[in-house]
Amino acid sequence: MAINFLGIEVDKYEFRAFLTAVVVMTIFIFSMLYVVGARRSDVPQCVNFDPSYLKPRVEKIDDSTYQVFVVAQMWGYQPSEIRIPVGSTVNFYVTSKDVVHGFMIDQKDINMMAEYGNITKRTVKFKDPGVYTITCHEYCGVGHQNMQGQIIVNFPQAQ
Ligand SMILES: [Cu+2]
Repeated sequence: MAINFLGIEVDKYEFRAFLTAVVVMTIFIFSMLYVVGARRSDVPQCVNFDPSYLKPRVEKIDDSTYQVFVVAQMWGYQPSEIRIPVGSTVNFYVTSKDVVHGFMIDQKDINMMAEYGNITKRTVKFKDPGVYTITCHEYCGVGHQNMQGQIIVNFPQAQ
């Protein structure tokens, strides 16, 4: 059976499939707007490459804001241990010295790629004290399974 839709003859089941697709896409778009707007979730940003990002370091901007420049390489992270006080907001700038690595922080929704020639930025707030493990989740060679780092939030004592 055909339905006349905007002057076009459309099969009843085709029209239902079309309507379902429109409804699902509308739900997707509104849920993305909700996550970005209401939940203030940030998405990874690409920053223009500059060789200064290849110098691993932790920089204090103010009492609760830090910048961490992470360099991933076979098979570890530099700095391998990051110490920050509880309640800090940290801007991570992640890059790689060699192959593609991953940068995933346990208990946080952080899942970034570390690629040579690219800088990926994410901002994370650490409200709870503890030890957060950084894991490489991109297979990067024979030492991949041992590639880890740590973020120590006020434990045992942040400097
Ligand atoms: Cu790896």
